[in-house]
Amino acid sequence: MAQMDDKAGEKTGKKKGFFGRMLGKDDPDHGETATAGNGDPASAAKPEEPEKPATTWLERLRGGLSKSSNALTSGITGVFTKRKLDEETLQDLEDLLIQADLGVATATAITQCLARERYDKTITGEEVRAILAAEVEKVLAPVARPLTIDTARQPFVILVVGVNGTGKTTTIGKLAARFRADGHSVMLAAGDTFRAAAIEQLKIWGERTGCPVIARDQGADAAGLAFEAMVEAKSAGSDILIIDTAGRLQNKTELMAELEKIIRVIGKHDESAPHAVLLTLDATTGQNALSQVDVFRAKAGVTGLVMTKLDGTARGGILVAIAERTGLPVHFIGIGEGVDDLQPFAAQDFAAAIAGTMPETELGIASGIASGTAQ
Ligand SMILES: Nc1nc2c(ncn2[C@@H]2O[C@H](COP(=O)(O)OP(=O)(O)OP(=O)(O)O)[C@@H](O)[C@H]2O)c(=O)[nH]1
Ligand SMILES: [Mg+2]
Repeated sequence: MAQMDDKAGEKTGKKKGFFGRMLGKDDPDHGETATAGNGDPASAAKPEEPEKPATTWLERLRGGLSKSSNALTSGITGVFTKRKLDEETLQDLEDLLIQADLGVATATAITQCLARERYDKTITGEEVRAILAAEVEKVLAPVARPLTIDTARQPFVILVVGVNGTGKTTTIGKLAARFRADGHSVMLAAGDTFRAAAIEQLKIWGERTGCPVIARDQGADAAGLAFEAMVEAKSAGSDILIIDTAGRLQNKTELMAELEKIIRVIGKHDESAPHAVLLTLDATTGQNALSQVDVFRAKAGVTGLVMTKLDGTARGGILVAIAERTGLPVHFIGIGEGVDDLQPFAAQDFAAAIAGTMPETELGIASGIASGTAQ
């Protein structure tokens, strides 16, 4: 039997202990507490975090991407020690960009742009970074697309898939907070029935964000749970149903087949569902992310990407290679474990942060989630 778990409090002590262990921190709430003012329903029940300095998203994005950005900018400074742009410098720059995971096509485009405009002329590292930012933005702009919630679908079903530990469950919690803040009613489904801890983890997010969680016992059939969640969300009149899934490596055929089954079963209840299939990608994995996109796209019909853990890597450039190669929408990026560390993906901000330049305007954040009825 499925259970609806929307009550906060009862098992809080036990659950906090789990979160503490999961995050490897003594303070069970560390990193998970919503900051005030972001509209997150969890924030109401949480004390303020006075020690956390008030920073804009852009500042935090720069901070999060600093490892990727530093690797690139110090490399560029090292390459551009000469006064004039010559063959050797261009080759060194191309190698550097490829090593930063930006992808061969983008690396070539940047060096060609430089060769065309500045060959045999003097150029500074700063000018190179400006060209880098402009070229990266060109690649990213077409994929920086918001996740559109079609309000004609009730519930609008979002399936979250990905390799183990890429940030699926955390992203679901962060998204739930966002959708709730936007006034949507949200139900969560603990479709990772492999591990008891995974079910518990989603329930905690449910409590924090005020969303009911449909769960079964460990070992239950995930497709059956997904179907039951569809029924529950329909009868509860939820606007959005987000279904968690167990992590799986893209080369495990039987696990990918299980994912296909989950999707088939969801479609039996509503043939238009799932309405969005989000693939979470861990930025720290580098090039393997490309193969994850290919396989999950083929097997699970991925409609959009969320790149997590950009704060923990010098390899954030992989997002550029993925954009360039797959053209799939990138809806959100994650730069931390906290509920407000997931933000809509904005090409100009990301390009400026990774190239270490200032964007022309210190942009506000794009709203990121659009609501409306699809044509
Ligand atoms: N630094 C950082 N950590 C993150 C981010 N997103 C998720 N994490 C952490 O990554 C770890 C794994 O996240 P989960 O959400 O459990 O990942 P998952 O994909 O659900 O994992 P499985 O269910 O085991 O496949 C947790 O410790 C998260 O707090 C992020 O953007 N930055
Ligand atoms: Mg999980």
